[in-house]
Formats: sequence, C-alpha cells, structure tokens
Amino acid sequence: MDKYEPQLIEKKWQDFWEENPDINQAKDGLSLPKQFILDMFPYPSGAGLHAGHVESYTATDILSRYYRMQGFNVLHPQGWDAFGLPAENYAIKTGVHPDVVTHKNIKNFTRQIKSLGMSYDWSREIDTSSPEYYKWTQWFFLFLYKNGLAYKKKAKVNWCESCQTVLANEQAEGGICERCKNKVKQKYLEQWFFRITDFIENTEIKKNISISKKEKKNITTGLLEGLEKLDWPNSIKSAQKNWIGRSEGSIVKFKIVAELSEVDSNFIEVFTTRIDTIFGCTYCVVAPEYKVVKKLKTKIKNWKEVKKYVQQAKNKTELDRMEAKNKTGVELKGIKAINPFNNKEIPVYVADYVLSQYGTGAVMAVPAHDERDWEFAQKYQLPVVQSISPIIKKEILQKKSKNKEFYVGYGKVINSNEYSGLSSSKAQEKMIQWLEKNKLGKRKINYKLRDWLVSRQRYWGAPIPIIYCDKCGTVPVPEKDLPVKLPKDVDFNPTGESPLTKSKSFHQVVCPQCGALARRESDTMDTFVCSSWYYFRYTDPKNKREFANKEKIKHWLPVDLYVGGAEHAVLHLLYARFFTKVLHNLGYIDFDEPFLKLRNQGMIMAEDGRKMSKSLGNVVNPDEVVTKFGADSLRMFEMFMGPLEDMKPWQTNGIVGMYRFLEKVYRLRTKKKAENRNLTTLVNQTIKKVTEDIKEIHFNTAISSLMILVNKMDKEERIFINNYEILIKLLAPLAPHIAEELWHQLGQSKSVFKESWPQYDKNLLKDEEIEFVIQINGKVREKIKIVRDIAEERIKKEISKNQKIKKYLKNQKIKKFIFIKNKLINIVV
Ligand code: ANZ
Ligand code: ZN
Repeated sequence: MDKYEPQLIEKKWQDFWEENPDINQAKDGLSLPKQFILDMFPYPSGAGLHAGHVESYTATDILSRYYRMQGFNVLHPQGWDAFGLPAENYAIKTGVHPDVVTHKNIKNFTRQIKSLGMSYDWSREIDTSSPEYYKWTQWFFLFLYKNGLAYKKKAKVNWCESCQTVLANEQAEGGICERCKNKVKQKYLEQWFFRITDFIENTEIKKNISISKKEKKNITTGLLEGLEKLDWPNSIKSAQKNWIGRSEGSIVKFKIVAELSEVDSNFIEVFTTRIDTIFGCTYCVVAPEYKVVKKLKTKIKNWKEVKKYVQQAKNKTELDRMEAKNKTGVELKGIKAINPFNNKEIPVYVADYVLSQYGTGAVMAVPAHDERDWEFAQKYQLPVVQSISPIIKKEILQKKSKNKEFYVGYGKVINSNEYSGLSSSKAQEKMIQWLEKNKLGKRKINYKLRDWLVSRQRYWGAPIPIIYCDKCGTVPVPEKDLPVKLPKDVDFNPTGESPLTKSKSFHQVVCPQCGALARRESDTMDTFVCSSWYYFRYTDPKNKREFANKEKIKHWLPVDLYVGGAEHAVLHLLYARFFTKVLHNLGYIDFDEPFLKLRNQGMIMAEDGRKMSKSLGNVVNPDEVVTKFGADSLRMFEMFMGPLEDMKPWQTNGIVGMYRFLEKVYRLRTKKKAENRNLTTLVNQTIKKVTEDIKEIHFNTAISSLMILVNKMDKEERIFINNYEILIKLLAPLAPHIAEELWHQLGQSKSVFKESWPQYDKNLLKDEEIEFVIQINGKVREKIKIVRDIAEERIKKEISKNQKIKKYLKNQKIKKFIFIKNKLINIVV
C-alpha cells in the first residue's frame, strides 16, 4: 500500500487482535505488577456512542496499552449497565421488549467500540441484565438484608397521576413529569432502603475474619474521612461532602404550653446549628408532618385551618418547598412554646419551608440571623430580635442596603443575659453545656444524606429477592434459589403498580419456610445497585458460586484508575464506595475504597460551541468520522484537543490535521534508512516526554512531542532504523492500528504490543551542540555553536582563533575571563 488508507489497515488489525486475544487479556495468578484500569461502563442507549465515550475510552485504552508494554498485568474490561428506564420507556412507546432493544443496542455499542480499536479484555464482558449477573445483585441485596443493612418502610415518592407511575427524582425535576409534563404528586408507599447512613463516619469492623494482617486498623473509614486518601478531583470530593452534608449543632427542647389548660408535657425539639442565636428566637416552626401537630389537635383552636394547610403540603415536592420564594404557614393558635433560655412564650407555626426529613423536623426561628426566617417574619409580622453583632460592621450594612436586616454571620453575642459579650463559638459551647446539664437538649451532628431508597415500581431491573408469606411475613429467597428471574410475560404499560404484580408465572411461589402459597416482592432494584459492585465481577466474571473469588479480588482490586463523566460525582461513586465499605466491614475484603484514582473527561462541545444535541443537529457521530478519517485520527484528535478534563469544542479542521500527521508518519516508512545514529538526542528526549506524559494523562503534550520528532525525521535524508522503531512503539498506544501496520511492514510477525516500552538513555538527553555566548566587558559580541560540556581551556583556544573577537580585542590586555559552563564567557579588558 502506497497511500495511507486507514479503512483497510484498521479492519485488518482489529481482526488480528481478535484472533490473538492474549494481547489484551488480563492474566490471573501472575505475580507481575498489576494495573486495573476501568471505564464507567455505559448504559447501552439507542443513540450509540458519542464523542465523550470516545474520549474517555481512548484515554483508558492508551494507558492500558502503555502499561502492558511496560510489563504490567493489565485488567481493562468493558460491560453494560443494561437495566434502566429508557429501555422501558421505549418499550411502552413502541411495544418492543426491553430485552430486545437493550441487546440490539449492546451489539451496536460493541461494534462501535471495536471499530475504535479499543483493547478491552472481552472475555470478561458483563451485562447487568443477564441472570448470571443479577443473581449476584440479588445476593448483595440479601447480604445487606441479613446484616441489618436493608429494611422496608413507608416513604414519600414522586408520583405522576397521568402516567400512573413512580418517577425518580431526576425524572421529576421542578415537580413536573418528564414524560407528560403534568405536575408530579407525592405519594406514600412501602419502599426498601439500604442503610448507607451507617457508613458516613468511621465504623468498627464487625467481622474480622479475612482482613490481612497488614490492615491493623480495625475500622472501616467512613464515606467522609475516606475521601481524604483518594486521588480524585477536588470538585468531586466536595460534591460528595456536600451531598453528605455534615452539620454540627444541637437539639433544643422547647416546652409546649396550651392556653386555657394546664402545662402540657409535650416538647418541640428543634435542630439548630446556631444555638448562639437562641435569645433572638421569636417563634418556632414545625414541618407539616411533625408528629406533635396531630397530638395537639384538641388544643389547637384553628385546627381546621391547620389541617387544610397540612393536607396541601403533602402534594408538594421537597424541592418546591425548599425553593418557594413565597413562604407560607399557619400559626397553631392556642399553643405556645417556651424558650428554655429566657422562659419567654413564643408562637408556634406550621410551615412547609421546614422539611420533615431533616434534623428533627422543627426549627427555632431567628429572623434577625437567618434569611428564611427573616422572610417569613416579614410576611407574618413577627418580631425581629438581634442577638449577634457582627465583628465587622460592613457586612450588616450591605444587607441593609437591600432592605434586609438580617446578619447570618458569626460575631459577638448580644441581648443574651449572661452570655452577652461572648463570641459565637464560646457562647455555643456554654449554651450546649447548660442544655445538657438541665436535660433540655444535647450536642448533635446532623447529615443531609438519607438512607438509599432502592426499590422501583418498574419492570426492567433486578427483582428484589423477597417473598411475603401470610404466616411467616417477610422471607428472603434462599440463596440456592437465586436468581429470581425477571419474567417475560408482563405488560409493562404503566398502571401505577409494579408491572411484575401482573405476571402470573412470577407469583407462583411457595413460602421457603412453611410451604404455604406466598407472593413475591414485585418491585425491582434501582439500577445503581447493579453498578455498585460491577468492578468486583470483572475480576472473576464467570464465577457461579460467589460474586467473585476472594483471591482474585485481592489480586486485582482496588481499581488503580477510574475514568468517567463528572455527572456521576455523587450517586454512583457514593453507592459504590458504600458497597465496598460494607464488604470491608463484614470481613470480605481488606480495602475500604474501590477507586484509588479518579479522572473525569471534559465535555466535548459541538463545533458551534454549544452542547451537542440531537435537536440542534450538531452531534458528531463517531461512525462517520471513523469511516472518513479512521479510528486512529479520531483517537489522536480527541486526545490532542486539550487536557482530558477540560471542556473543548470539536473542530473538523483539527481532525483533518491529525489525518495529515498520520499520513506523514506513514510516509516515513519509505525513507532511506541510516546505519548510523542521527537525531539521537531528540529521540531520547521524546521517549522521556512521552513516557512521563502518558503516565500523567497528559496525552495532548505527548502527541505534540511526537509531532516534533516526526517533522524532524521527515526533513532528514535518512532515518536511523532503531529510532524509527522507537517512534512506532511510542505511537502505538495512541494510534494502535497504524503502529501495528508499520511494525509488521518492518518484517515483524509479533504484535507491536508484545514489545517492551522504549527506555531512554539519561546521558543522551541533552543536545550535543549548544550555543555559547562570548561577551566582552559584559556586551554580547559573538555566539558560537560548540559541543556541550566544553572546558574553559578549550573555549579560550576557540576564541583565539575567532576573527570577530580578535577584531574587538585589538591587542588589548585581557584582565580576566569569567566562565559559566555551557552558557557564556565574559572577557574583561
Ligand atoms: C436557628 C438558626 C439561627 C439557624 C440562625 C440558622 C441560622 P444546615 O447548616 O444546613 O445543617 N433547619 C433545621 N432543621 C430544618 C428543617 N427540617 N427544615 C428546614 N430548616 C431546618 O442547617 C441547619 C439550620 O437549618 C438550623 O439552624 C435550622 O435553622 C435550619 F441564625 O436554627 B438554624
Ligand atoms: Zn410462610
């Protein structure tokens, strides 16, 4: 072939790699150093691969090929996050079974990924919707259940009346159903939860069976503290911290008194992070769901009004409630609360800006120092009492200019009896001590994170392996009966019930304990459960007796590098960490973080700078680019666009440029070969640069230095054969097809990926010739090219022969030579 024709070359080598799978396969039981390089496995959508997939898969492919050439045993697998809503919604629209659509999409994804020359170990492919896989997802459910980490309780869910279905929060954004655009309601249903909140802080290990001796600590680090040892982007770490939302504060009991009757023994318990402001508390607010409200029914004079308000709040989503600009509420007439610090009677309101699920579901309102309370107080004309004075006055002035008189910062406590004059933090300390002594409250750490709601009233997911028996109650499916197979005979059109309730075959079951007729749980699991443990399965994908063999887990995990989109900052990564922590805590594994290093690929924008989207018609289809320019050009171009984690726009010119570059590389093969070294320094420098840059995931600069080398080689009359081989090897991880082709054109029969990575010679990194400056009395008079590391004596000799310098010196007497090695000499006359 004279011309560079990627279409011919690439198919040929993809077939070759498929016929020689050992090139890419991870080997169990080898004592070589290992690398587990993992992509976030894709959801096989109907749209196929997008430019972002190509970006992250190329990055991990480069590293995998690079480490293999460095002698590492590399695990680089791929699989499918195959369960999920889109396939089910598509089925509802078209009637095509989710199983059929999903597997059609997987086929297409596989074809596309292979056409990009990705070096996955396909012998470890997994599919979360296959019974062989979800058997173990179900096993994990039971494992959590048996260890008290899965439980059932009533919970509020998003409900669309017109679609007759439960919606995930993401599908009910802003309280609107994603599908029919109707308003979403809240409904109480029995739901399954995982106790992720047990793992927020460090916990003692419960079973200490197989933890290796090295692991001396007998704790599992918590979801918060564990972040500290991870090499992850800071933005992701702080997103996780915010999601967990740790607040230090206290609980305070406000006694309730009812007018016209004796003192009641009830309390309102509030959670506050600002106990120092309690002398500024002018009313209390409870959430509509707060239990005490109902209990006080007979004492509340305006019960009808209150009841109506509580009823209305039920239909609002939490988000609506939190973001509502216009705060509403109703006073509980006839009752008052007593501030334990000054014994003042204050009114109590029920208002939906207070959430039932956070803290205690009740707050002490301090309008002078809290924005929400301030707004509410303005509306209902409640008193505002200052209890903190800012240390820097400016802050309060700023707020005042906006006609708002609240100050949210810390400062000096005022109007607060014996606490007046203390700093906020001193006052907090003293006040909490006083509360604890008088049994009127206590220190409390609160978290925003709630237990993970895992049940879905959906068809296309892993069935929850639970049986309900009239006599025995909730009975876990015995392990030997797993998997509980997802039946095919269902009508997945939404009716409001889980589609599985209507499958007859599914419910023909007897109680495993007493043998009586029983019913199966008809909910399925959130697909995030499937993806919380998939990286374990890659280490031992065909195991029929365990989710993975312990030795294999020990050999391969934790993952050395995990690459994927920043949109998974919170949920997936948090859930996967939770699963790993559970396994560690129960003595299954000896590490408690699954992903040591995480990198996010940046978004690839359309050429017009906007987000790629079907409706804008600006989506780049990888298939088209591969057909036109080849996979190597696409891979190289996406890596050359900029740092992996940056957002970057697509450029058609750029891909053309990359194609030209590869053409140039291809042309070099016909160049005359030199017997003697040339370009030695540059080649050594390039090895060093490319080696370091790939390791640091700086692919764009690695490519730049290869370009410099290729341009130089292109200009030389001959190239030294060894250097040409080095170029091919350095290029191989980035552009595997052309590298394999050129390698074989050299007469090699084995794959270039069986070669070892080039090493550079430290002594040959510097240019042999350098530019040396000659000054006379500090003025530059001449620059000469001379060999590196030359000694002072030899320089003097050179100077004595130099005509220009002779002219300048004109027989003047030289007083001194100042010599700086490899740089300059200054002649003082
Ligand atoms: C009195 C106070 C005075 C407060 C002040 C703040 C400023 P973070 O930091 O997010 O944890 N709060 C407590 N429970 C609530 C609930 N269920 N719904 C809505 N708001 C609630 O927030 C803690 C603060 O949020 C608490 O401290 C409480 O208001 C409010 F100058 O108590 B604070
Ligand atoms: Zn039974």
